[in-house]
Amino acid sequence: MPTKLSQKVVATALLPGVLLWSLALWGSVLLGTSTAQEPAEKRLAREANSNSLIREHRKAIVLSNSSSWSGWPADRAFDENPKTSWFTARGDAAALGTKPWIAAEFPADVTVKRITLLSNREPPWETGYTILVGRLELLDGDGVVLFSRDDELGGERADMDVRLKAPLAKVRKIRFTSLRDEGDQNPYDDIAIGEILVE
Ligand SMILES: [Ca+2]
Repeated sequence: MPTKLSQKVVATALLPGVLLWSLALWGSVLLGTSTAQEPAEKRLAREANSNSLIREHRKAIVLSNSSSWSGWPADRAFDENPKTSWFTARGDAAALGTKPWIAAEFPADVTVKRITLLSNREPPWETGYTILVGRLELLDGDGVVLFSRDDELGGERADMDVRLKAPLAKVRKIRFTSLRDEGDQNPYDDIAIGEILVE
C-alpha cells in the first residue's frame, strides 16, 4: 500500500519525463519531423529528392536505353511525374533473359549525393512490370564505374533510395540495369521505371 508521500515522489519523478516527451512531440510537429514509424512512401515524400542535378542539366542530358516501347521513351523516367514510366520493348526483361538498362549522361562532370528510383506506377499498368532487383552504376567520363550497388526496387519496398556516404565527384553518367523483374508477368513481356531523381 503506497503512502501519499511515495505517490507524490513518483509523480514528481515522472514530471520531467512527461515534460520532455511533450516538448519532443511539439518539436517534431513544428519541425515537420516524426520519430514514429511511418510508411516508406510517406517518408520518401517528406524527404523528397530535390532532383537538382537533373533539373539543372535536363536539356543537355543525353538519355539512352536498351530498348523502349513506342510512345514510352526514356524521357518518361525523367519528367518528374511518378505516374509516367519508361517501358522496354517486348521481350526486353531480365525475366526473359535480357539485361534491360536505362542511362542518363550529363554534359559535364557532376557531384552526386543521392539517387532515388521510383518503381512503375503508371495506370492502368501498375502491376506486373516492376524491376525487383537492379544495379545502379555511376560512371566517369571514361566509362569507369565509380560506384555500383545492387538493390531492391519494388516488392516490399516500392522505391530505391541511394544516399552516398560522401558526395561523389566526377560523375558523368548514371546507368540502371534490371537484374530481376516481372517481365514474364504481364501480357506485353516488358518492364518499366517511373522516375529517376538525382541530386
Ligand atoms: Ca515519370
